[in-house]
Amino acid sequence: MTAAFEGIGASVRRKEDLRFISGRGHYTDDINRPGQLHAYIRRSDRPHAKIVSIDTTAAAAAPGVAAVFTGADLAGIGGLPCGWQIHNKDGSPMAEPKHPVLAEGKVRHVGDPIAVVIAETKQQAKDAAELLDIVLEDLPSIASVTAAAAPGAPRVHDDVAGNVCYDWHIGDKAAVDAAFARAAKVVSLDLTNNRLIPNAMEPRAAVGDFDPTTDDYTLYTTSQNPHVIRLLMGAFVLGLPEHKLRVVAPDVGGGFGSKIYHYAEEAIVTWAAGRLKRPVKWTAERTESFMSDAHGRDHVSTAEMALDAEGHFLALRVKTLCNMGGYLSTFAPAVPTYLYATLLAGVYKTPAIYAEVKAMFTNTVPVDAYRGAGRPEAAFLIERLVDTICHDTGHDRVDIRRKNFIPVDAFPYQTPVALQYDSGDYFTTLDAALKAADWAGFPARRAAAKANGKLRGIGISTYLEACGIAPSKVVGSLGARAGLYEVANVRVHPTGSVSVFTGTHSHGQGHETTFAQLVSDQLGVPLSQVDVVHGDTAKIPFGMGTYGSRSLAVGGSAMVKAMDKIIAKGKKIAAHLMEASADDIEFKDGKFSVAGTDKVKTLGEIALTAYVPHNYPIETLEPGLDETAFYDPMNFTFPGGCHVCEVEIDQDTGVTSVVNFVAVDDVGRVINPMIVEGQVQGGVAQGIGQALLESAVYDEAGQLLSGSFMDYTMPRADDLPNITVGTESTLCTHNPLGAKGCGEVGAIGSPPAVMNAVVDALKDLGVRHVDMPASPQKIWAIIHSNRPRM
Ligand code: MCN
Repeated sequence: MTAAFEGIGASVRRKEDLRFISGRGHYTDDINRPGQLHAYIRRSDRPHAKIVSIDTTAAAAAPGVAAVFTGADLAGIGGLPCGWQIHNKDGSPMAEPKHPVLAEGKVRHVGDPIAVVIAETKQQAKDAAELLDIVLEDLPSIASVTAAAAPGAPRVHDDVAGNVCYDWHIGDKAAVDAAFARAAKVVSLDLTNNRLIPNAMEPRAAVGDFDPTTDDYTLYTTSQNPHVIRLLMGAFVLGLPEHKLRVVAPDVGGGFGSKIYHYAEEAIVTWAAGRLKRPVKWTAERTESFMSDAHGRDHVSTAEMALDAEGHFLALRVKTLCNMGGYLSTFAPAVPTYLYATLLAGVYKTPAIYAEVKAMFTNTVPVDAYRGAGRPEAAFLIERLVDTICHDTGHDRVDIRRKNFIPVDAFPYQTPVALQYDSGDYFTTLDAALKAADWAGFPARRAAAKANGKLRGIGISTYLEACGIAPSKVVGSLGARAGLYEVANVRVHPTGSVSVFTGTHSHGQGHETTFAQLVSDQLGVPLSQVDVVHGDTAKIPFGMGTYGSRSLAVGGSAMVKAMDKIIAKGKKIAAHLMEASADDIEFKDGKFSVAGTDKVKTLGEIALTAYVPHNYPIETLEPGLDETAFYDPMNFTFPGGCHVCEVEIDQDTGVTSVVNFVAVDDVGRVINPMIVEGQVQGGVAQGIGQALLESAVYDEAGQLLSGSFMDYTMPRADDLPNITVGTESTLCTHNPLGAKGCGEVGAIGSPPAVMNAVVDALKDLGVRHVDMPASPQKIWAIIHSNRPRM
């Protein structure tokens, strides 16, 4: 019997899933160190207040309490750093107020940490935290970006005038103004992108450990990028040299971006472990997650398109206000600029684009990247605008897209907003999605629904993403304070099994399988003989972690580079063993052979020779078969595709049901089709969640009203249809795999498809636009309102 194919392109079942579904996953909260203490954090229940006094006496005297710390105790350590710097239109740097680990002088959002109580048990710490006597004096506060931008708005930071973090722009304003002046038609749309709360299945947790014999610190944490946490916390917050700090991110139960950032609790437990000479553990309660994990999205925009008489796009003008929250989170400034505004061309050849982005501080939880990060906001804006153009002008929704798509022969395509797309074919993904969704048969389904008293609508979104973050040169020029390459160490063991050490981190994406498939494919080693190691700064040379759908395109390419080195060295050893020239050695399916002969050595034989060099060219070649590669891509990868959504609205209840969803995505070469399908389905579920159910609701002052699952609606299985996923590939032209990212496409393409379907269902009522989420209450009110509709 021949072995089943396990290489690139095989839908191999996820190796890691047996561990996860049989309860053998090992998460941060499963880690308990000898002598461990527990931390509980007392947080602000006010959006904005002066800290008048904190009396810790009673809490410190409570049973089991080892210590109580406030901002004053931590005054000697640094604030939480921001990894990006954006410059204002006038060239001045953005406002970057200190983000203290524990609040200093003021609290700036509900959930802002004020004090930490550390005790023998979690319950003792929690009970004692209630005894803290904290006197707060309320200050005027604001939650929305429009309120923050209003003249005379209260200031979140005394030294930040007008609450403006930055006032940035991109594109050619003069060219856009000229195009608008000569346009046959201008269509304008005001829209908001609702604020989301990530809600990974595993809440954040951190365990700080300190070894007094060596002065070494270890942090176990729910992180998507342990090396970056070590760098930021070591260098900027605690002032620790990196060889004294180990960061371990074990199994992590989902992140969706929210676990990229360096959070206060990581610094607190590490610092406190050193201070108390005992391990300190903190695990978030779900309510804490709602008010301390970085939120996502939260944009208010105006978009205008200038068109000629035939419906060609002449120019796009966008103004966006975006919410940064009370402080800057690690990557927050990059999201509405380089991950949003640079994507505003989408899949269209719009010749001129100008966007102004103003980032505002408000008294809310910091906002940062959440699955898709900036790109869902761009796709939503463009794709809703395109449908609104059709609404206002009578153009057909499919035809106008085809008319304005970047042609297949135009790649590489330089957009007017900095990015150069390397490859794509938007016509093929559109056609495939329309076919799979039976677009042509929709009128009959609509009529049938109408006969049943239901409103049925169908929507398309032809979206684009930039991911595979990132080329260091590009992100450096765009404001990143560090490069963003990736690292792989491929170690062939003496008997031919392989360990791959990667700087990326899998927290649900199936890397232990796909990376093993990649190695198995390239080195000809059975999948069972490949081990993927990630998440430990003591084991892996370095790494930039997992986000921006970069792990395969960047981390996988680093692996290919390291394997190329392994093969090159293996050829030299094989040449020596088989008395041939290295130039005559060929490598295929795990075997080195001398071209034109039947002389063959397996990878295992070569590895054994490399490690046990009794017959080895020791004078010219180092022993061992262990290679490291750093890979810095030339460009982003640009997945794109077409999502089609069909909805049915119950007029009596306002409930919108997604009755069909088709996603056809171009993610380049696919390593594991089943995993890609799962990634797309998960992303679409989140996109449907954003469109129909989820929204972080603050009152005007900044009190979080949707602070639990009672008030924040996550999509559940019965809210979702069977999601049909298809892939059509154009290869990425600049990485060795030809692969593009797939981890976010679902969340980027789906919200506009859903909302275009909702608006289509309501079109006979004169509805032009609906902001997300299309909650039953909102839709019912629209259906039953006699007010003029916008
Ligand atoms: N893959 C493939 N072929 C491709 C592209 C990817 O087989 N052409 C595989 C990869 O090898 C990997 C998976 O698909 O196993 C996702 O790869 P990639 O697109 O490189 O994305 P990352 O691994 O970098 O994951 C990050 C991405 C992001 S940004 C978010 S947010 C997100 C997501 O992945 N968070 C997730 N998917 C998630 N899935 C789970 N379960 N949990 C999260 O927190």
